[in-house]
Amino acid sequence: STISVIGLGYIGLPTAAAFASRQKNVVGIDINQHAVETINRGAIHIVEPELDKVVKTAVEAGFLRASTQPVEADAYLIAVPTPFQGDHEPDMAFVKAAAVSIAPVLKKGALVILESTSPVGSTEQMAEWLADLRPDLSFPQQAGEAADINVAYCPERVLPGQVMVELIKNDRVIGGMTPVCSTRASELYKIFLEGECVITNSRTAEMCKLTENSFRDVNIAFANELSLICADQGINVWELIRLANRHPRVNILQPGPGVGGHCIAVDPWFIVAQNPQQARLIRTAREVNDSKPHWVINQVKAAVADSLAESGKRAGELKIACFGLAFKPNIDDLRESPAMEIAGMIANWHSGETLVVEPNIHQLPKKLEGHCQLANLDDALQQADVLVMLVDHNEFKAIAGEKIQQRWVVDTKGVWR
Ligand code: SAJ
Repeated sequence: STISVIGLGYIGLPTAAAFASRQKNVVGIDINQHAVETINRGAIHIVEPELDKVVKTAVEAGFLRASTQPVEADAYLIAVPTPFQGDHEPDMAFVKAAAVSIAPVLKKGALVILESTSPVGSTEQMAEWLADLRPDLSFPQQAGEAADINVAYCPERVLPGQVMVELIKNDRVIGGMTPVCSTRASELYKIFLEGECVITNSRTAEMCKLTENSFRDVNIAFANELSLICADQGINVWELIRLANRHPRVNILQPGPGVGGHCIAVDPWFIVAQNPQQARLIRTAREVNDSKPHWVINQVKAAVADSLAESGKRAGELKIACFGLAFKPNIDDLRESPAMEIAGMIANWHSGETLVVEPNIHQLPKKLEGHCQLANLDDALQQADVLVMLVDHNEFKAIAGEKIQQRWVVDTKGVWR
């Protein structure tokens, strides 16, 4: 039997590789020709620990191949991006394109699983698109348990950087359109899953994925709001949180420069878009986290003013060093990174030199090229008048206290205190 994974990105490729590593015949489909060629060579086009080895072994053993053309399969897993557009409205165009692409090759008895983070009702919508294109087949919305095609929503919940472990160990929510759909989807995931399959319906499963990331966003917003309040009150927010977390029922997350990545900063908007009246806290949390970079910039401006006043330098002579660009520690992923946004804003505003230290990359992203300079850690520490800590990479946490003394510091992660 054949499993086909549509979308070979951060979720689809690890999932395809996990099935293939259990000796299942897997065909991955992607519109990106470069990704397809790379995978067929046994290499990978994204960065994720351990993934390269698993893909290489699976491709060499003949269990995994990639293609730009849809194929006939017994099970389809759709793992394409669902970004937002305009005023934070979910954009389902890639899911629709995936459904349209598999419709012609869909055969009686196939299972179609949507994995992409999606608004409530998307799985039913996808089944409608398929039914419209294939009137010769029956779908769960009309035929229930007797349908020719089974359809389910099974969200991923893996943490970038630990995907190969979490993919296998985490419990999995399975939202079939009928109980038979759920059973079939569970059986499929059990091929590689060590965690449990927990069965529900598709709408609850869709909401569950959105809820998990909104929970984290709201809790980070709480920490970020505290950081603003504490700055005003002259209180060290990290000490405060450490102390409050000694309470047996309090567990506050960490403030930072803002919330990045392509999940936590996006998914809560899907709830807000569908429930604008009710989702007041969720919307506000998004706004609190999105506004944090602007607050950091004001802190930097104040530190620069203090540094100029103290040193008597002109603004053009002053050097600012930004520590970190990635969206979280110890990875090279710059997508939707608040640190990137802040470094860009500093460079645009500052008339002197802006240095950037990011040990996980070798070249500045296009957006920053010509505006900043990629510097090594020691040079930046020696040269800069103002230090801006943006990402708590291990390399930065290890910097000795005396190296940052007598400098103006804006520390968004509380590592240099
Ligand atoms: N962050 C803070 N303070 C914290 C924790 C995180 O500011 O205390 C920031 C990070 O620096 C980063 C952002 O939040 O900018 C998101 O990082 P993250 O590590 O919380 O999450 P992601 O985006 O890497 O992955 C999340 C995970 N969701 C949850 O933990 C609920 C992951 O399990 C999901 O699979 C993933 O989203 C996804 O694909 O939806």
